[in-house]
Amino acid sequence: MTENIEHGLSEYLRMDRLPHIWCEGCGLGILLHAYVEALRETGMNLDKVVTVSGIGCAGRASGYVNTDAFHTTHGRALPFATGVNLANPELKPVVISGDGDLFAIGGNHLIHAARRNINMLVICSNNFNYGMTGAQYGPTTPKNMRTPTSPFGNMENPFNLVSLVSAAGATMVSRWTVYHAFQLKNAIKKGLLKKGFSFIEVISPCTTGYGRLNKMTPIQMMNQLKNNSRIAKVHPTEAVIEPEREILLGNFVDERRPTYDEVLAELERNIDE
Ligand SMILES: Cc1ncc(C[n+]2csc(CCOP(=O)(O)OP(=O)(O)O)c2C)c(N)n1
Ligand code: SF4
Ligand SMILES: [Mg+2]
Repeated sequence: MTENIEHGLSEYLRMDRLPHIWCEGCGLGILLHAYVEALRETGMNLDKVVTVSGIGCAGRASGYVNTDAFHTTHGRALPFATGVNLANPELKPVVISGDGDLFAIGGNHLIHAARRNINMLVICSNNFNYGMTGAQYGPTTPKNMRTPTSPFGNMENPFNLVSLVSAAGATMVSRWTVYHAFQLKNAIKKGLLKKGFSFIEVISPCTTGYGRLNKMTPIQMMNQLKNNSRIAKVHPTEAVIEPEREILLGNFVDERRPTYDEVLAELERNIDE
């Protein structure tokens, strides 16, 4: 007789939505696990957390978490998350979305949310491509990598996400990989408790599209994250991602500045006096 064993994190997951849609070997399951584990370990009141996603494989995460959630249109997670926080500053929006969603179609929203220091945590799954639509190249694809839209190798320069977001004004900036699940969970815990615009880049293998086209097996992709990365205390501008170069990881920025909702509340108090 098979026993009905309850999932250890079922309180934090929408069990009726599982199994998830992600491919075997995809890093997104580890990312989601790190997030719900961080929710559990911080003891966050789930009624005060709103998970927001755009469109893409990473964007499916919001549907699996047992918080209030918005699965928004492509690139528009940050305007929704900003609205959530301004309508009720007690709510903590957590955006989980892809590199394409956040830095291509949604890139403008991202730099302005960071500039305004909106109190939210953004977790970006960087798999270096548009996974859901067939692995096309995007603004994070490293030079020379092959995709269906760069069959001879990508000729464009990618963004350095941690540098871009730091320059735009983010008050917490980190980069980890799904191999570094423990450090990733700790960074998410920190971001959940942090007041200010916080950003975590999570390097995550897209095995089906990007990996297959660049002749890497899922195991090779995970080994690459393990063997080709180093925790470093460097300025974010130095943490460039290039083929044949180590991926630099760590917590790059941790500052405290007044958030948008704090400045707004102060302004309202001054007007009332
Ligand atoms: C306005 C609009 N343009 C294009 C698309 C098609 N589209 C869906 S997901 C996606 C890219 C997703 O890439 P990314 O954010 O990196 O997520 P991933 O699938 O890699 O996790 C695109 C272009 C769309 N849904 N809406
Ligand atoms: S296409 Fe890539 S990113 Fe999407 S679920 Fe599959 S492996 Fe993951
Ligand atoms: Mg992507």
